[in-house]
Amino acid sequence: MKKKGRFITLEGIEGAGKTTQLAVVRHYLEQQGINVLTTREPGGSPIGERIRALLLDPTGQGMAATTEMLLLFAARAEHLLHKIRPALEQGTWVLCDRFTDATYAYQGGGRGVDLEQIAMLEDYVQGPLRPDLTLLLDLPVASGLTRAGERSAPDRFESEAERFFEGVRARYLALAELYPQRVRLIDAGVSVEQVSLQVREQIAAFLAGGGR
Ligand code: T5A
Repeated sequence: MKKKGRFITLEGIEGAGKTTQLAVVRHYLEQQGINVLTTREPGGSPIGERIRALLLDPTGQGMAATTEMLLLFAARAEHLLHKIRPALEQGTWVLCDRFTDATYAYQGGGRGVDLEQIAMLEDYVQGPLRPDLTLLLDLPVASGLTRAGERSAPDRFESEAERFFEGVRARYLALAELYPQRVRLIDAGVSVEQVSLQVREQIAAFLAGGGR
């Protein structure tokens, strides 16, 4: 694949504000004259959205961790084939609400799936494709769950205990330490305006650093 666009992802626990900040990033990039496609995982393609419904269905409690992980990568394969790769090849920038870091965090950090198994599937499904920049919106678990709870009824993941999300958050923070160039940490425990300011700063630094 000849990749001309850039691939930016937003990550964080439930209620971190990814959806809110995705609009901020999109607006900022469009102001610079960049063509942007926004999308999300799980989902982003017709079959991927059907898999998403299965994954989030609160009646699906007890799904095996392996099933969950394979469904996530199956949805990702569809997403890459039908949406992400074609856009990047055309020079469109792809802005994605969650990607494979979420699998490391939720399935690895939350469910305890072996990280090497995740890495194996990552290579198999994505080849060498990785995000160019990841904004990790970090905040205490209790605050994120409160925000998510005020917004809508809990889905299958949001029904997990707080301990699960502590594992998710810890794995996200470990990824930020492992890949400090790519994964940029944002303090998401402050007001929307303050988070947006940090997000715009990171995008500006990415563009200035040759991201374009
Ligand atoms: N999943 C996903 C995996 O387990 N493995 C994977 O590989 C992948 C890709 C997807 C679920 O799938 C799991 C993780 C998830 O559980 P989702 O809908 O994409 O679900 O993710 P959620 O985290 O559930 O999305 P949320 O909408 O809950 O969180 P957001 O997008 O981070 O937050 P947002 O912007 O919608 O904001 C939530 C609420 O908080 C307010 C907003 O107005 C909104 O009401 N808010 C703030 N309030 C105060 N201060 C701020 N700074 C605020 N920012 C936002």
